[in-house]
Amino acid sequence: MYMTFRWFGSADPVTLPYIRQIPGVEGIVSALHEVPAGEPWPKDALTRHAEKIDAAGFRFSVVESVPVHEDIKLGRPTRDRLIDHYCLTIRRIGELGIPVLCYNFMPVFDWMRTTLDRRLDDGSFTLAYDHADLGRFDLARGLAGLPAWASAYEGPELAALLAAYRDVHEEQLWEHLGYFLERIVPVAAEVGVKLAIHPDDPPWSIFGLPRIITDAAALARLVALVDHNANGVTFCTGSFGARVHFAHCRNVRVTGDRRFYETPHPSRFGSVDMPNVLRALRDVGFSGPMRPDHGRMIWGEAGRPGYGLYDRALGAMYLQGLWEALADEPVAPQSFARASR
Ligand SMILES: [Mn+2]
Repeated sequence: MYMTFRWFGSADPVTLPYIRQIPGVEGIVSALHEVPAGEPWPKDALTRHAEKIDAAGFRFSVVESVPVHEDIKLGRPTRDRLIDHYCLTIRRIGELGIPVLCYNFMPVFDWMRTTLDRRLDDGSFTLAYDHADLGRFDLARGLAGLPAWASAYEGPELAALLAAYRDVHEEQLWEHLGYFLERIVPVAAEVGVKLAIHPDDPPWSIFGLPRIITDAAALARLVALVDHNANGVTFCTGSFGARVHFAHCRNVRVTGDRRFYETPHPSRFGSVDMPNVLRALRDVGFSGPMRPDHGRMIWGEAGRPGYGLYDRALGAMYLQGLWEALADEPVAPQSFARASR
């Protein structure tokens, strides 16, 4: 494992020189957020982005994410041209020597919370989700007030997409994902890029839209769709270790059915057993990039929800502490089986 940190580019208030001062961070996770889904990423812009990261003393470890155009997920006839564009972007990522591409296959919305600023008892602010609260949002009236990540679609376009997905059920979404992977995995393999799908977040249907990358069985099905090492996953708590190409470590406290809020990274604050997560990764020989996932807003910091500097820096240190302690701990004989289950 080596530690990485997400950086949103020149507009990010968390700058590369700040990230440089977090001990042990070696790599940057980033993307060209200004390129619309479906367009190939311009070679010049990607090269300049990579040069900035390099000049700051980091490796460009992961592209997160290259968004997948909705027509690909919907299986529309236009998808072939859009998949060609995606392949071109993969080739450019490979040419720059960036080893991992993280993407997701969630219809319409990326990650979603129902609150972006829940106040915790210690005075910090965090992201939270309560399925019962989704009903408060009327998508027919647009996305006003909806704290979705990357709420890219507005008004009529959103309504048309939601209507189109009414005919796409889970099995069809799987077929469309398979069609996509059959075309992109050979290209990724050829240019040395490892594909790492991000699980759906939250891992259940929202607003009646299908979501399929929701549990361990789904990840097993995913890697079997195209059985090549280039076809892998982002993090999965030790399952299918050989195909984990990228790890996001985050803690949440589950407070009920489809209700949770995000907590500080150490295990005792949430519902995730972080030492065992890292032990499972260590036991399968994980040597790829890891990043602290979302952090709370602490010490008065204001900025991009989930992506402030301070709490993610604390997370990076906690995770490296656990990893360092694991280095001296023998690998238990049965642990590979446990981690691979
Ligand atoms: Mn994540």
